[in-house]
Amino acid sequence: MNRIATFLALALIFAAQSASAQTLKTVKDRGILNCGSNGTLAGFGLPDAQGKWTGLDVDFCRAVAAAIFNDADKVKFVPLSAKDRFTALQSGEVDLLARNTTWTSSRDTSLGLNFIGVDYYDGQGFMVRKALKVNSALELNGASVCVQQGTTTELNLTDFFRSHNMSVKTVTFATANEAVKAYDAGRCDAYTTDASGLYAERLRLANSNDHIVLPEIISKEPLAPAVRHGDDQWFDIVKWVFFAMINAEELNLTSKNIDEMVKSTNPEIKRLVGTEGNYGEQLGLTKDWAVRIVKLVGNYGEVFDRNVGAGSPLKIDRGLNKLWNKGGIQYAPPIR
Ligand SMILES: N[C@@H](CCC(=O)N[C@@H](CS)C(=O)NCC(=O)O)C(=O)O
Repeated sequence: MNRIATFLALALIFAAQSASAQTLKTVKDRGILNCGSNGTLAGFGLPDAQGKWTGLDVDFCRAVAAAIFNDADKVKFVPLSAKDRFTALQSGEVDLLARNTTWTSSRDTSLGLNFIGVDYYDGQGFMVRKALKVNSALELNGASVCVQQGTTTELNLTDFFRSHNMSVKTVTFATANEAVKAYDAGRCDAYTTDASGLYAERLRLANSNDHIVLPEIISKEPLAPAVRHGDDQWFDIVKWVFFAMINAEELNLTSKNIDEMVKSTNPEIKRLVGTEGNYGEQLGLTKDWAVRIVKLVGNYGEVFDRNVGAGSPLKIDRGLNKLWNKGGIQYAPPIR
């Protein structure tokens, strides 16, 4: 009796696992990765007039496609609002959500998501008109603040004012576009969102030089791509694509030098590029999975630089997003 019960239990676990462990197969059969993206945020996810998408999150989706298909263009970007992004992932409309999304405990648990790692350490800030003559967020008592619904931003805003015994008039909007337009039209004293978003949105204002970003960062916003609960293999793949990009930067592997670096005798590089071990196969991918990522998309530093850093219009300092051995906190577990 006992043996039958054990057998049935194991069969059930196996059946559950194989039913959910389908994402890689689904993506391969479909021939394209469906990636939930931001469709309006410069630096993270934005199509141009020709329909060519750019952004840090967008490039991460491309890296996953590169690892699977050896083609970084095998991605369909699905633009998602702040409010709809989680249902799109839960329902299977997208295989992966990479849309400047803060990793929080409730999203990780009750929304059924698995966050794969922090691709941008951010924090919430405020922007005001210089004419307001305010130098600190602590001088915003009684201010009206434009903010977007369906974000972590709303709660942080009320927390900040409450904890400093200040009053605030929040004016909420469904999209960043509407919130920024309203702020630019003078409907609010301040606009608040993730600091990276402030840099991006400032470029869209009528006179960006008339505005300043205040020095206070009032929250932790670890932005992280996410997959659905229930498919460990897929979770592992997406997680290790990200770790490969960080490790590649640490080992000085770039899209420019990768063809040379595959000949390296350094054991750590050999494991990453697949000339030693079978780490790619262990993920359900090929030996050269990481070479594909670096060659077709780049390492983490290259992707940061061209989308949000010095090589981009946003010109955001690497700050916390520097590697751990360069004064930041970006750190990936080893491939071995
Ligand atoms: N990181 C925060 C905020 C994410 C968010 O949606 N930010 C806004 C402002 S930067 C945005 O991307 N809006 C784009 C849009 O509505 O099109 C979260 O995960 O809730």
